[in-house]
Amino acid sequence: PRRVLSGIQASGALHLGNYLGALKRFTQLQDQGAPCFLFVADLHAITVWQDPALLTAQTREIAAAYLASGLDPAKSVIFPQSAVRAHAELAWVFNCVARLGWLDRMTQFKEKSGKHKERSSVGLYTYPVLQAADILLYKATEVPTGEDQKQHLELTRDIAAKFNNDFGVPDFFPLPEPLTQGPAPRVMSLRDGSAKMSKSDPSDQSRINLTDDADAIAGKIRKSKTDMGVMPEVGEALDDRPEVRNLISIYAALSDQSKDAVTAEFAGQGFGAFKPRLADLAVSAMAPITAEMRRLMADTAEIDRVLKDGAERAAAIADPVVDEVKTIVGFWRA
Ligand code: AQP
Repeated sequence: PRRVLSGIQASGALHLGNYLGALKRFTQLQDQGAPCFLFVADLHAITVWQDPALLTAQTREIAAAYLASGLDPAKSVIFPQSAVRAHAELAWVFNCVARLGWLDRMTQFKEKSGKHKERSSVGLYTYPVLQAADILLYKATEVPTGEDQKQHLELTRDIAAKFNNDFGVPDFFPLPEPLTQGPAPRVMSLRDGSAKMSKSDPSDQSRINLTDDADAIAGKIRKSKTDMGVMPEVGEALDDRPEVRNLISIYAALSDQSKDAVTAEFAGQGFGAFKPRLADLAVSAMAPITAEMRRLMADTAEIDRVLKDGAERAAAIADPVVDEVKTIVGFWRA
């Protein structure tokens, strides 16, 4: 049976990349009838320092973003990762299955640790191992993520295959498929078409935050980087115009059209004509989500109910799997 699983880190403000690459995609999958398990990745969040006074609120905020984007807790299971103990338990076993050489190749660790590798947490290094546990606990068949997570998904498949092989349990963990072809699998920075839009970019102008108001969104799009040309013709190669390609992709994803349709509509026009239309579109897509997030955050009782119920439903699936793993590994069982 189909089972979709994904998560978003509880590490602060969400942006348009998270919305188009993750939230909007999850909603589409739910609406196709796929059972979705969506968690708030608080265990992952603390791989870099999180102020304990803020972490709970950030967790609720991600839950609010799930709900505000159209995820329905009657259909999808929405829960905090740390509330289901099995995630941490299986991650430990997988730490002993994964090889150092595999993790040494992970580019996200290299990017996030930068020049300060010695001072990075050990958790940041083993982050993809925890991610493998998140996915395999639910024996997920599909994992929708942005393209930035593709390498981690391959590692998950390697861990599943090695576990099945080492312990002689063929097919115990199915090999999950990455789903990276969403409305916009890789939204780029508004300031640099070669960098992904990211919450850790020091420039706030580089991204549209889910909490930005209409003026902020319009301003950021107006000032977004383009080039000396005009809007391209259909079929024109955009490899050396990454910023223009990015804006067209965003427009297409927000309006549920193909990039060719958007290109045809604006071909030959100046950016002065295109940018205000993109700004209007972004504002009208984001405003209802932002408003609903604000409503949910004003009284957190509803969010807390959803998270508690989700944690119970998730544990009902995950706990028996981790129990089986303990037996397979040979741990003493009562
Ligand atoms: N620019 C993006 N385009 C498309 N999808 C994206 N995602 C992130 N950035 C883009 C997807 O959003 C989901 C949640 O990601 P996360 O919780 O792992 O956050 P992240 O990847 O850490 O987000 P950032 O902004 O990229 O944070 P930093 O700057 O810390 O690296 C995932 O499905 C991700 O693919």
